[in-house]
Amino acid sequence: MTKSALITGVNGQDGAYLAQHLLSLGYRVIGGMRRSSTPNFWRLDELGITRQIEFVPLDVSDASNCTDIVRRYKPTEVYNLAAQSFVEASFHQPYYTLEADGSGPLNLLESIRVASPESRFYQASTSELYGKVQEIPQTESTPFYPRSPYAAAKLYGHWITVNHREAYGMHASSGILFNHESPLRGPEFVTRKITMTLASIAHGHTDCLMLGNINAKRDWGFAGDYVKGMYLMLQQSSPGDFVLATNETHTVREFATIAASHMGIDLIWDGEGLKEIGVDRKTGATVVKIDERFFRPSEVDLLLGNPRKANAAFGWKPSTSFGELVEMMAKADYDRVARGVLQ
Ligand code: NAP
Ligand code: G4F
Repeated sequence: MTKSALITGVNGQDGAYLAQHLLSLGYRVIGGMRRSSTPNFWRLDELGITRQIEFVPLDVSDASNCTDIVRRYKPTEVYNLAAQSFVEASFHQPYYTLEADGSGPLNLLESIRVASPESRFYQASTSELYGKVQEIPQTESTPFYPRSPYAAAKLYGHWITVNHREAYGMHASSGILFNHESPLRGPEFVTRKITMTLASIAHGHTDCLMLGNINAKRDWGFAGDYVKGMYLMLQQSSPGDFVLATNETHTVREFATIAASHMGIDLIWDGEGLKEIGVDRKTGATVVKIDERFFRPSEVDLLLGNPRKANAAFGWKPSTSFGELVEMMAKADYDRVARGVLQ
């Protein structure tokens, strides 16, 4: 029998790659998208899969909407990727973030419990839960210490998933995913902001890239690898919590330096703190400046994950190195600017 998957947030970065992966495996993909005045299909269009998805209007903060959709489709698998996913925005919109990222998973879990108890459930948890890290590297047993309204809301989403698994015997898994990026990454996240802006600088359209805390360290992988891990979690006979990460960490400064090198910019750094600048060694032009506005009220300084459990359970490991990821994103944006189609 054909398997079906409901993906919430199907038009986001991970939703697009996961839909592509499940379609390639023969799944019927039901794509949940919240209503907007101008529906946004650019990622699905770029992957060439828009027409293969059955779209349904689904806002995860609306409990009755979730129950209607789950009852109607009774999907084999439900992947909850929908979220207000930008940490910075969560400081400005904490209540909305709580609704989408905290109530959202509860609404879906309750919908499955009452209307489709055989459906398997994936919750998009996050390395942001570790926040002010209590251990290096972080694993499934590292204590959480959230540092933003986003992380606090996701903490509820994580524990309510564990609760429904333990209380009702549901096949509900939580993927604690470290940062994963791609050419389909949203433009506000630091990696894509860097590759887009440097591409624009390299083509002579922009002068300068403004960044915040360039000393922050992240464990960055390729999103295409991570959605395969989500799928594998739901194929296991028993549900659980799994870290997906590369076990490598790099600063924002390193990411920018390597991205620049793929655009013909030889970036060197000078000065300290808010006065630090990135200079193109060849031209002497200042191409990166630090701007206080991009610092967060409370920061996550360092993330480094160990995916040993996922590797042992279902053989997951990342296939794309940090260098390959930066090159992939830099080249994609350099080409987009050249073609005049920068998203
Ligand atoms: P993304 O590109 O921002 O996609 C988020 C999706 O959720 C978008 O399709 C968005 O729709 C949708 N959405 C937002 N609020 C919604 C609501 N109330 N109801 C229904 N849909 C809603 O994020 P992503 O990078 O793909 O991440 C996917 C999930 O993994 C998120 O839950 C994120 O928090 C989590 N996560 C991501 C990472 C990472 O590094 N990428 C790491 C750990 C966990 P619009 O297009 O209308 O905004
Ligand atoms: O790219 P970011 O905005 O991602 P962040 O905050 O790590 O969150 C992402 O990864 C999480 C997993 O750990 C996900 F749960 C979450 O949904 C999202 O996908 O920021 C990365 C780092 C931060 O330390 C930030 O302070 O980069 C630093 N940074 C420095 N300058 C900047 C900037 N971040 C942004 N967005 N813009 C800057 O100009």
